[in-house]
Amino acid sequence: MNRRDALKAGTMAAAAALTGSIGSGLHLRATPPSPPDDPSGGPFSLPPLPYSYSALEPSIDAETMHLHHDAHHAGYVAKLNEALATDGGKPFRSMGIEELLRSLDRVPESIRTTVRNNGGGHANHTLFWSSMGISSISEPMGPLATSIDSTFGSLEAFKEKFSAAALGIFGSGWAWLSFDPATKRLLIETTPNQDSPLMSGRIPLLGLDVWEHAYYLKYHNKRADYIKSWWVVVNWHSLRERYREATKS
Ligand code: MN3
Repeated sequence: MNRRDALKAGTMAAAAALTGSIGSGLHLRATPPSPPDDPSGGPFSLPPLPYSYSALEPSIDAETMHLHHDAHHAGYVAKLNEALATDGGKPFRSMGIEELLRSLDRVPESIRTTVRNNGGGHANHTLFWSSMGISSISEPMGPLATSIDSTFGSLEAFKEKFSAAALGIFGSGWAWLSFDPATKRLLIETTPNQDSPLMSGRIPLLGLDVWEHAYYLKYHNKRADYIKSWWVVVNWHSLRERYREATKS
């Protein structure tokens, strides 16, 4: 699939999510992207996948993508909106998700954990979807490649270190390639639950979800196999764009 086809497939997936069917009449258990029982009406909404549910096969199966996007990610968005519909949450409704996560210490204690978990879940998954898919380049290029080499030694060394970090997370969490604006350096880090590097002042560039819901249907308890297979669908083009954006200032 070339890039144009991939984009077309993404548009079809978005349309299919609305009509409950995929492609030419093949009906899957499609759940509408905005849960109908979400009473809050925003401010956040579930972004459609930028490709079809089966676009990441065989690395990530379509059934996992349906559950992960339509149920898990949708749930984070709904619960975040609910929290922001309370009196304590209202002042934060106009913030973008990144600003909200950087401002958690100002969020009232009564909803702070809910906003942390579900706001983090929304931001993390939005980045996760866009970190994968068909890429116009098959490895890092330009300043990103230079920075990976100078920080980690080589692309292979980076992938090994990142994979080891992801494998070593106890329980549910994320592995990240982040950019630290304070030091202007790349770093590999992990976060528990749905915490985001944004909460520590860093900019997440690439994230790997190692919650069991991300891989258990296909890989069962073999997280290492999931991680190895995930590298195949990493979208280096979108990573390059995020690195460019992060290093602008
Ligand atoms: Mn997840």
